[in-house]
Amino acid sequence: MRVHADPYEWPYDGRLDIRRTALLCIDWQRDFCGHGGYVARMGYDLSLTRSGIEPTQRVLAAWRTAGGAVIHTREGHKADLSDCPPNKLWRSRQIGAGIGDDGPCGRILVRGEAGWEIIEELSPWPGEFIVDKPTKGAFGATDIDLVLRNLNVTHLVFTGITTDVCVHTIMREANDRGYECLLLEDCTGATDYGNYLAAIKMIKMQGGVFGAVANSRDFVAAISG
Ligand code: C5J
Repeated sequence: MRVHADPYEWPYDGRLDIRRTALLCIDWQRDFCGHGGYVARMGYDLSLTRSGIEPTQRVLAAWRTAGGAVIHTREGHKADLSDCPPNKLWRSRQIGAGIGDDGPCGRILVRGEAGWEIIEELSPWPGEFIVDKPTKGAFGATDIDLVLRNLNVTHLVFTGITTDVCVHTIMREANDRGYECLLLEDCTGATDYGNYLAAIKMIKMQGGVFGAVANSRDFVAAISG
């Protein structure tokens, strides 16, 4: 089975092998798509980061039925902020959503707080992997590469938020390490719609410089067919 995708039918190497593929659910946290969280506090329109929730629920259901591996990531910092670079902290304060400050969902982007939790709609199931990262990327300061290699995973399917920040960073990191990547375009969103479109376009340039892009309908059809 292959997924109808752009700029090439995915994956490049023939057929989708569910045993060698993981579904990534990136930062589906209240801080990025919930009321009172970090993104809301910065004043962005939450409908943009929430638009991918329903399609991702459908993908997760189909992927779990197929028996594929699921990896969730969460962006967040230690309570003492010792893992938060001073410039990241400064910038967040500049925009009125200081990391570690109190908000309606607890301390912003701090591990263990309500805002840092993954939203209920996309809650991890027992046995699924959760990778905690203090960074936008996931490969620099976590064991995700080791986990994927131990699972014999060579192919990654991306969902999550935000398209232009954490999703793009992780896709670039994974692509550089040789993982074959697919982004589901309706299972992701950015705080700025123009950035969302640009991020999708960038993946597809140069023959698929970071991988390929598909929609959730075609992906679910491929794994259910
Ligand atoms: C951001 C993320 N946008 N998960 N984080 O700060 O994309």
